[in-house]
Amino acid sequence: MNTVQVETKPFDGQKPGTSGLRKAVKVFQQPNYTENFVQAVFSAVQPSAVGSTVVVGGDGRFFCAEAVDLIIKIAAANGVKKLIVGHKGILSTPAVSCIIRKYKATGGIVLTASHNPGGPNNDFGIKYNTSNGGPAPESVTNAIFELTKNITSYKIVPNLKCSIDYCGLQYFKVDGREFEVEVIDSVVDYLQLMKSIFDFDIIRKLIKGSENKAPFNMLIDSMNGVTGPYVKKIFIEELGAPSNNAINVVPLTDFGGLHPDPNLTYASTLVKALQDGEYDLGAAFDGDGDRNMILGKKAFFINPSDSLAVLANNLECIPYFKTNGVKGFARSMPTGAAVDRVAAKCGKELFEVPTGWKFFGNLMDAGRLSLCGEESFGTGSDHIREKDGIWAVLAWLSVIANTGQSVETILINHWKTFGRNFFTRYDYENCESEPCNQMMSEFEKYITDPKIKGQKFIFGSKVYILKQADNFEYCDPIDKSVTRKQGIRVLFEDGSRFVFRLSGTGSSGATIRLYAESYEPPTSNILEDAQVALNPLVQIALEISKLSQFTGRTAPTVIT
Ligand code: VG1
Ligand code: CO
Repeated sequence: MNTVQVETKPFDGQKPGTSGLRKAVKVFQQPNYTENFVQAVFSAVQPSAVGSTVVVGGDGRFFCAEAVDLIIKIAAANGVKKLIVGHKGILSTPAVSCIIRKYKATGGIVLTASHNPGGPNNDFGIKYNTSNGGPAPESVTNAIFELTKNITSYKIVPNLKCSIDYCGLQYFKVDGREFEVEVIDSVVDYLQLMKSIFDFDIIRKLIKGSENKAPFNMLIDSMNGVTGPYVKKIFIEELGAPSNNAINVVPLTDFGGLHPDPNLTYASTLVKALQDGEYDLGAAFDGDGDRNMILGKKAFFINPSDSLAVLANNLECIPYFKTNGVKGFARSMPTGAAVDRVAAKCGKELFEVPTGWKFFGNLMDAGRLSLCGEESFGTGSDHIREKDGIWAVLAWLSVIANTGQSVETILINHWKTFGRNFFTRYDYENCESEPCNQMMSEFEKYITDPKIKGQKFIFGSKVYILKQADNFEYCDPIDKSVTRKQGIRVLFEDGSRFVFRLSGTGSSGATIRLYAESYEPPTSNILEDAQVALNPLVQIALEISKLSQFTGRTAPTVIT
């Protein structure tokens, strides 16, 4: 078989966002669109692409199969020595990270648009991960983008026929060179990693119950995304939960019409099922399996920022951390600062990074970070370099098994010790881009004007005094790279704050995110409804940003 060079022309807008290139399926289906981007990926990682091993897999959404086929043919043409491909193209994002690390691959290509809906009329995505198993840093994604702007041809082996329907090794001769494709079971390596991190026996006992303890009843919703096979294997087969404890466990190309984003709005089936009090814990994941939502009895909601803090405070319940010790903690800037209090108590370093998992990787590689999370339902540790939904549920089950307490009691006790960081996020999805950009730039000008420092903002009986406002900028402590304009922060004297940012994962239009946070000490009303507690702050944010005027929206699409 031989390589063919195909002429092509650049496409606009192939710039990877917060987490890879995400566009409508129809955009990827244009002749040469996907080919161009994949070629740019291999060109950007040259010369390491030649003779390299690359992992390929995705969440099984519509167009995954076609994309895997193209990647195999383009990889072969670009001198890649070996591809490790998930069975039928299925690998969760955390599994890709695990496999890159385990087999010391050069990198990996993840085919997913994560929490965006799938199907012929929805979204697809391609993301490149580097040899540490994490999303490529901006230096690499920028290089890929630059190459897409000037591409004139790509290399492909059009006659290469490779089946990914069965596991095993396949050898090919391409331009006289050996090219190898190994199709692997989607779950085995990941399961082995989880077994090395957690005490499965303790979790098994919790689920089974004993003479004086009722079985622990869970409901796990894979939302027809990639986690189905992992959930079945780990929670049902290995940990012994009854099979009706897991729902939507067959990955579907269109997620069965669901919006596979584990939050209170889109995971409403799970929320409703939990409300009647039959289950002790509910969990849902997104399309590619890196996000998680945890609910307690009667759908008691665990805010992701609190989830991170609770886990940080209970890491001794997990064998992995007992063995490896606990280095620092980290969160993305908009994430609630509950974990900061745990870090202060334990005397650990705490890092505040821009939104997106790629910013945690350097800290982990440098041995300074063990546990981190984002308010967007992302939790994870340095066991891999992606956030990890199933890992988060296993971590919670470990804490529950070791403390003997319910989800709700664990969280309420946490607030009673540390106080509570009230947190909420409002999303205004699919707005027109131009007015949003204008709103952001006018608001930045207004709020960062030195003259308004110290100004009072009043809503009802609440008074907030402006302490500082800026557009968040991050200097990576390890490689000193600087990332600018990561969200407009407005900080008040009493520690309350709100943040505005534009989403970087949408495939069209703009999504505005408003994050609000305030702190109450243990002695005050820690059980108040977060929406009530934060309403004054949210109203002030909406008023001074003129969000309604710019976007025409009077209510958010999703509230977390
Ligand atoms: C969102 C979240 C961010 C997360 C990113 C990728 O980005 O806010 O915290 O890291 O999605 O998650 P944005 O730019 O839309 O706010 V995933 O599960 O979509 O890979
Ligand atoms: Co995801």
